[in-house]
Amino acid sequence: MRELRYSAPASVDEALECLADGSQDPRILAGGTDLLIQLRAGARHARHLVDIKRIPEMNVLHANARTGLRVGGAVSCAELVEHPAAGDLFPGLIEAAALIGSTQIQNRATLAGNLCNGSPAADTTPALLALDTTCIIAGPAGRRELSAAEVVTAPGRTLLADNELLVEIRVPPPPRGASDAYQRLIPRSEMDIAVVGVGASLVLEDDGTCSAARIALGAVGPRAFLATQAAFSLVGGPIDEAALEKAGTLAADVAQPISDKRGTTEYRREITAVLTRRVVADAARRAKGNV
Ligand SMILES: Cc1cc2nc3c(=O)[nH]c(=O)nc-3n(C[C@@H](O)[C@@H](O)[C@H](O)COP(=O)(O)OP(=O)(O)OC[C@H]3O[C@@H](n4cnc5c(N)ncnc54)[C@H](O)[C@@H]3O)c2cc1C
Repeated sequence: MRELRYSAPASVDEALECLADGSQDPRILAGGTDLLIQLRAGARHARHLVDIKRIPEMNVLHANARTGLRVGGAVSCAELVEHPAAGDLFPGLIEAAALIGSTQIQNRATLAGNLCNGSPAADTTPALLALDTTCIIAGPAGRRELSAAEVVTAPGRTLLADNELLVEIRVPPPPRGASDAYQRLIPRSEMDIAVVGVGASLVLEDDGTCSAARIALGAVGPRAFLATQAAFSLVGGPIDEAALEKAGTLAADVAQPISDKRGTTEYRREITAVLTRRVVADAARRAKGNV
């Protein structure tokens, strides 16, 4: 049996030192809900697990209307879901985090791990994309920022180098009249992965005109992505039946789903339209409450 080294660094710098030694085949361990399964199955390899949960900077969790949301790389989905202000400010992101697995899984799983694992069906990723999220990444050359939309490049692949660490996820403060929503369809009632996941965020003016919109699709392409035309079609008018119909159709047009045991391409495309309509309607209803 190969020896597996374990480190629990106390700072980001110490973690980066652990990651710097590529000969040790190091890998970041956050909640381990993906990684440990992949290691056991032989789908990923590591000789050194670098556990980031004891790093204070990785456990930052702040949410307020003035500064937005800051979620450290080691913050569990359960901590996020239970935060008193996060759900009021970003209900869509919180509904996505609350869908992950079971209570036990949510106690371990992190938002950063959900993104960095690179699954096309990750639930929180479309919700993050819809909120124009920024990721703060630390590496040997210092810190850099990537939008959440840029992080995942293909299934299981990200733009992060092996010696880099996602330190913090930042969501900008919601403007007046803004809100968001996330929904997915799964084949079973729970503990399954999304056939389609849709996140949306909207800003509504006092008269109900939509002045900004973002729609992100998950599980219908090799990575989650923004349905730009669908979102753009909502801007400048009210969120009425015609607007919902058009956004749903445009979102379905850009979906590139596969056919598998969870659903055919045609089924996933149809569900993309349905969920887009529902999610945009949800976000609009919530946004009206914030005008
Ligand atoms: C029973 C079960 C049910 C599940 N249900 C769902 C579900 O409904 N929806 C869903 O989306 N997911 C689901 N998942 C997967 C979900 O738990 C994970 O995607 C989780 O969010 C990953 O976070 P983690 O902290 O456990 O990451 P880990 O497993 O620790 O890491 C995942 C990957 O990301 C890398 N990584 C982690 N953190 C960082 C960081 N800060 N910087 C750079 N790289 C990093 C790791 O090296 C690894 O490659 C389920 C998992 C299980 C076991």
